[in-house]
Amino acid sequence: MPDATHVASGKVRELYALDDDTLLLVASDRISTFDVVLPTPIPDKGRVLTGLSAFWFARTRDIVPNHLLELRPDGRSLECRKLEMLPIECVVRGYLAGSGWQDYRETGAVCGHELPEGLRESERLPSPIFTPSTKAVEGHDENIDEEDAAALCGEELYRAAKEACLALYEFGARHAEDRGILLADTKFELGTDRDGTLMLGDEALTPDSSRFWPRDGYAPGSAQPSFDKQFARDWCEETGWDKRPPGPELPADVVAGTRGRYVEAFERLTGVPFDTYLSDPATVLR
Ligand code: Q0Z
Repeated sequence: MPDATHVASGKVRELYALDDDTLLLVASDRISTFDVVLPTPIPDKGRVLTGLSAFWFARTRDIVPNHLLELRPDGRSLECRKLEMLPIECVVRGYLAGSGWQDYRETGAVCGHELPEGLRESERLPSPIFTPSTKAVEGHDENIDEEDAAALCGEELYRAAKEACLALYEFGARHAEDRGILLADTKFELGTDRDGTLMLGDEALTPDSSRFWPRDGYAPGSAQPSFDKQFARDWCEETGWDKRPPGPELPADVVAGTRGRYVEAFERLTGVPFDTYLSDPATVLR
């Protein structure tokens, strides 16, 4: 294998090129809250996210093929096929949260989907909606309507992407809900391979690309706690931090509590004990 060439950094992940057609996606243990990366890592967080992504890729290949080529033995790195990515973020929402809730409150609609009146924050939608957004280089993605998204992707690819994403969401939300986790919304990134085949790329159905809520205690009418990050968020709020970088260092008990929640999400969703994953990552693929 030739050396990996670093090609991009995300807030908590790194991307390398292995050859002309192959990328290496490496998930770090960094955590971001309120859009700021904290100075304290959460041990194994990158492994939790990579293992979950690989688990979903293995189980959704029949819905839409994906870029996964190999899960590396370190448990945090995925070798993947290089795709030509669509110029939109493919968001699916089953519940009203974040920018979906904001847009609904202001206009009664989200990305052109007119919704019933009187919905509350975090309420389950009558049926999941596809709410594409632009890819902002810096700052926040902007929700766009179907017509604009289709113009950016081309009509045919747009329709196929929307259909695939709704099916992926339905699969993931059903699987998660049966295991005590609500999948409020999630962001997919799709692309095409050299043959023009539509494929799922990036990470999928992880806590960093989705809102995971505990099913127990779910109560629409206000914001819901995050299944994974709530410990860290609550602690950050309590310090009185102004949410501008740099973020505060997390104390050991907050790190341990947060790690425990990530591991719990992993174990509930995959059915694989996390120790088993650490000794043999490929377990999640079988
Ligand atoms: C993903 C990202 C970063 C991690 C590009 N299979 C693919 N083909 C082409 N491009 C990508 C992928 Cl996954 C791709 N990203 C997002 C950036 C670290 C992920 F710096 N960017």
